[in-house]
Amino acid sequence: MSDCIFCKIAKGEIPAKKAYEDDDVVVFHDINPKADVHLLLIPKLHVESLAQCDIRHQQMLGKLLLLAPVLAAEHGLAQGFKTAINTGVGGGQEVFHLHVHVYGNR
Ligand code: D5M
Repeated sequence: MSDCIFCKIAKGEIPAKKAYEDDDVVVFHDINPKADVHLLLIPKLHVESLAQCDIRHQQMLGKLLLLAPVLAAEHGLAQGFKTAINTGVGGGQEVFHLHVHVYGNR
């Protein structure tokens, strides 16, 4: 989607502090961190939120969730971390491109 800020980050059109990237996924540091480490894991594919996902997104969702502990460990969150997927206005979602928050203190 052309006016989606996370699509622009995924395409490298606007800067972000990227922590990981592959063909399907980009991980970058949240601009307003809630903790020492606060990462956002996004699919490159534009999907508005978890509520728009269906069986076609199963592999992508699994990949995002399985990356969470890997990235958390790489960023020193040895004692554990929090995850959040805010969904919809009522769920506190502000950026309407699916993302997984992974955050915690070292
Ligand atoms: O959270 C959206 C999150 O996205 C919020 O924690 C700020 C973060 N954000 C917004 N713009 C940027 C840019 N440009 N870089 C990095 N992080 C960003 P939500 O779950 O939608 O409430």
